[in-house]
Amino acid sequence: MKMIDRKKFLLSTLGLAGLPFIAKSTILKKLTFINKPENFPVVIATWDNQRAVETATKELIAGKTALDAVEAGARVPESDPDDTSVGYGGMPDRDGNVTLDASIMDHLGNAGSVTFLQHIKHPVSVARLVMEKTPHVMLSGEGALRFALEHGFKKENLLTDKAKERWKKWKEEQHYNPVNSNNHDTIGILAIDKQGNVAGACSTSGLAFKMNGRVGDSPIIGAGMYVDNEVGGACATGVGEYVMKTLGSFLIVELMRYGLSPLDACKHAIQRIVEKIPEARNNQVGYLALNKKGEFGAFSIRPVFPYTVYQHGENKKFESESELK
Ligand code: SD4
Repeated sequence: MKMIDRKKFLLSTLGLAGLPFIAKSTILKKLTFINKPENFPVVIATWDNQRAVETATKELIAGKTALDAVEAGARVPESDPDDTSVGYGGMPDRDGNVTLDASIMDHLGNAGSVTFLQHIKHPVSVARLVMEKTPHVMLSGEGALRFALEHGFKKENLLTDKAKERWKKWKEEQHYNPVNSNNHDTIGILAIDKQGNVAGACSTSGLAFKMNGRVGDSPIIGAGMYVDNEVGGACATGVGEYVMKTLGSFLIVELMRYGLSPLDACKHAIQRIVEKIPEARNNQVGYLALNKKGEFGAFSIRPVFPYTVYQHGENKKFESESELK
């Protein structure tokens, strides 16, 4: 292939040919990120996950790794009965089963995940063990449960009375409404530790009243969450089907690798969804990204997608910009 054709081909493969906000000549040049240690440690998480961010921050300040921090952070909503999208208290599927998905990645590119896991309150910790103790990346269903029990996790009932009541009410109407402003809270969390290393995690009970057996984006490495320690990380919340079809978190990290800011990378990934999947406009996806320098950004299909950040000694709440106003 001639040089010029090859470049055109690469640009269109990346879907960047029409990007208005970056000079094409710079797109294929990988950036080398110069760390800005004054920006560390930093933690960023989806939605109003303030307690999770505080917990992760404490770990980092105590000198723990970014991996320890994101795991500790994700465990907070996992054990919170009032968080109806994660772990204990999560909304069940349409048959009344709470089924959980989670993933985790460290700065060495190691990854672990669990899908369709039942009866275990902390799927993120099981995902970490899959990463550390097995030759695999993902364990699912019965096998994931057996693996968790073998490693000392307790079998518990995760369906709270409150979740059961909502499920019973839903059964009367059977109206399937994937993600609106009242039924979210999946945690995606990214952190950079004092050494400048990046890690990420994601944990969810998935879409409320989903079909039995449905698995979303959160445990799919590159969809619900992705980390590359050379570049940074990204994570997603919202309708997982749209995120999976466009491999959003991987796309965002790759766009940052080639020069986009975290905000522009998230914006591009949201625009990809809206362009390719017209009905996505009626629903929500929110992306968060953090680059190696400690800069962060977020973008969503619809307003409002809040997120929480710890940096420079402060825990702050932000709202993302959105494609639809
Ligand atoms: C899923 N992305 O399973 C998750 C749902 C979610 O807040 O983010 N809810 O599709």
